[in-house]
Amino acid sequence: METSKIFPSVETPDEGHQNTFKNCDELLPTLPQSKGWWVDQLFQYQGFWIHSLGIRGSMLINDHFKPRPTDIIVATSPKCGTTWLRALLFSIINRASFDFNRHPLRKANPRELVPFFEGIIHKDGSTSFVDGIPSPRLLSTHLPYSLFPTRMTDDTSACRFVYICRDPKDVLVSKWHFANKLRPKGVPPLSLEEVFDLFCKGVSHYGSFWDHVLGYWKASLESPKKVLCLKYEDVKKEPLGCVRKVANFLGVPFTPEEENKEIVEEIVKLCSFENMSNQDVNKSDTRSQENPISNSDFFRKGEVGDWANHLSPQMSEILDQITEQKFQGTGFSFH
Ligand code: PAP
Repeated sequence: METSKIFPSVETPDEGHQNTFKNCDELLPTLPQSKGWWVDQLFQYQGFWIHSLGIRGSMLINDHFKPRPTDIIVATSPKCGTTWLRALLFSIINRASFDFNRHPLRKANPRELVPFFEGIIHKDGSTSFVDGIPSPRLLSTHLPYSLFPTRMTDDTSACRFVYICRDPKDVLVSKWHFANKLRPKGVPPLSLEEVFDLFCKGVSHYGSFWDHVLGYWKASLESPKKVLCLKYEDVKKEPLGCVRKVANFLGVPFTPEEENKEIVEEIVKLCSFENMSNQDVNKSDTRSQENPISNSDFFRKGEVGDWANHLSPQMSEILDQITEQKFQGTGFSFH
């Protein structure tokens, strides 16, 4: 399968979408606002700080998205391993379709292969694009679990969510670097102290990191067949086991034949930071007027524990305290 065949062409916008756009435009000025890290404003929407396009995307999903039982949603709070998980899921699901030496991930960034749900739901003002993606659809989101419609989250719906989270100390450092890359020219960089303060208060894209994790974690306990939670650190430590776990969860376990052919190993190698960050498509600066984010911006260090090179002992202690307090009694921890 070629990349061009994965995405269909877009049809005419429909009226229903215009109503949702209007409702969103009317809602935004009524919401609490705060400054963003790289966009101008964040709005507090249903308990989470989100930028206007994310809110509109969420409203469009709620109003118009037609889920299929085969849908797979790659869910993350930003900077927790979205690029990696997109690549892993794409290669797990499509493993029979491609030769690993001429794989689409060698020519395209995972963002092109697993589209951004709340972004493309309103591509040209209609759902025809997302409706036209062949099953099983793989879509990536940063939206908190509670913002999805019940027709996607209740037990009668078969669509599945694979979530990945990461030690918030590394998330903060990764997000800080990313934000400073994206800030428009002439706008001074954000200091670490500034972003630390915002992050601790939950004023960060897609809201409080801890509440985001808890939403998906609780859903995974209540509906283990619907939501799978992974940790970046675990995938780093045991990538083979994690890839098998994801395949089992998605109902496409590796066969003995595939194990003999070392397909799991191939997937892990293909999606590794070392391999992906060295592909031309991910090394080049793909920034443009319309898209200020370059593929290369998604590959920095790809390590566990880089926070120790940036955060003061006091900052790390405060983040650990918040983490402990927020996750106390939930069964979730990063240890
Ligand atoms: P997003 O949520 O904005 O899409 P996301 O891909 O989650 O971004 O975050 C990028 C982080 O994942 C970077 O982490 P760092 O800043 O600590 O280095 C990036 O390096 C890391 N990353 C990207 N691809 C991989 C990969 N294949 N394996 C491991 N880490 C990766």
